[in-house]
Amino acid sequence: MRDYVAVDIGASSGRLVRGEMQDGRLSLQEIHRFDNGFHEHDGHCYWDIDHLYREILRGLQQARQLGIERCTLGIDTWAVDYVLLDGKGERIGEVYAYRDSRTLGAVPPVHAVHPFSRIYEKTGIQHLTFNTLYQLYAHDRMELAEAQDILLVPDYLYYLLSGRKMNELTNASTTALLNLKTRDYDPDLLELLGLPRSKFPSLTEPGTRLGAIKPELAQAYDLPECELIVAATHDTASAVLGVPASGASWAYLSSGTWSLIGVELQTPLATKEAMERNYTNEWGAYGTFRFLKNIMGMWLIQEVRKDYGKQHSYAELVKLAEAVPPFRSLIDSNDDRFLNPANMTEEIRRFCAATDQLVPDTPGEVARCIFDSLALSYDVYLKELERLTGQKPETLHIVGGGANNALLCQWTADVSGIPVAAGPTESTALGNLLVQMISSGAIRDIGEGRELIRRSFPIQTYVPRGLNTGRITEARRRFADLLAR
Ligand code: LFR
Repeated sequence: MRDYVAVDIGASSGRLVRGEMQDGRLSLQEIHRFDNGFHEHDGHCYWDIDHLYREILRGLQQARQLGIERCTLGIDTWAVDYVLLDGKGERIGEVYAYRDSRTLGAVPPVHAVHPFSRIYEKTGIQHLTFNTLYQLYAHDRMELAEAQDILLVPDYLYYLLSGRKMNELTNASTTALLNLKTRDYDPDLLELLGLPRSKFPSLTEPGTRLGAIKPELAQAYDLPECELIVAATHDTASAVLGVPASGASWAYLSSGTWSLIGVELQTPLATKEAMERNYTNEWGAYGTFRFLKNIMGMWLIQEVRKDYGKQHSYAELVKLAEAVPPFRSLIDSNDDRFLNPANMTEEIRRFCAATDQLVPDTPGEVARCIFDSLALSYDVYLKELERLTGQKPETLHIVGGGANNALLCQWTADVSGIPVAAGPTESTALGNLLVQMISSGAIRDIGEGRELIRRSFPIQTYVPRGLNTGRITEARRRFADLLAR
């Protein structure tokens, strides 16, 4: 029997997960889990990429100890961040984390040459100040000149394991450098960055078989025999593959550090209205597009938890929030001030004070403010999605860690009036595994893969309760005012 192993690394943690098929069902076993997070020094934010690589090796050693002798392996991580390689294939410098503020100064000069409307028309990618386009513009020119190859983070991890260089397609689309029509790097945008096309290795489809781990590495670390398969290396691309949806009219909310809310499309929707509302068309596996919006998500509560010295678990924060009356104070969670503030709790309080609302005091009040604001923003963007695509979603699938937050799932159903199907929490690892299974011929396609997930994992349904309608309408109005201010 062959095992499938997914390496799934998010902004706050990473894991290696084994997928096993038994009696027509898929089960998951966590092999190894480790922390992730960026650190700051000299005024900049960086990832510890060596730590991530070491943890992958450690996880593979653990896989062997669990009896995995042969497996396929896929890797996914967050998007947009990159690694420069010199002519010898060695990394140049450190890996910036996307929340680093150096990109703020890059936006005006980039838009002076190519207004956002032109960039959007070419790429269909939403404006986020940290898109690779702006990051590379802000990058040290000498280092860029020295670079022979530019790889995104998961591409680099594949490279370390296999020695092979590629740019995986779903993740490459988040750079805001790919042209929707030519399906390759856009020459005008590369010219603006002063980068020749040759610095980017060839675009590679998810499902591509990359070959074995380098023998010297496998031997030195006593690793299992692994065949590397290119996953949908952008974690959100994998998460959406892992949505247990059926039928045509569903939306998803991939709920982790970010809340990614959107629909799966067969063709991009890069219209003027989609641009004005800042919806993205990220490339998916198997010719799909993720038409979605980034919402600041669980990052807000992760940071608040840190502000309180991590004395509360997430489950405790949800419990504390439940005891607070709803809609006391609301924030526009997508305000740039929340991207990387020195102190999130204080930033939230400042926002509430500046908008003449009750200032949340206790951890429960701050958490309630975050969850209420997220539920209201999901409602706003679901309605926008319906307007832009002309299709009302019948179900909202919430996947990722946020699917465990019953308060937020129920509240989202109540506020939006759309039934929520919550789970699985490990949809990203599952999407990663499905690509490996399709590539190795164990399942036919993604439809079969989603059916397999439905069969194999519990899904919790939250039906809109029709409660507090007056209060919700009032909160919606207040929230709309905040967004419009
Ligand atoms: C989610 C995610 C989002 C991307 C953000 C930054 O983990 O990958 O899709 O916009 O992180 O890379």
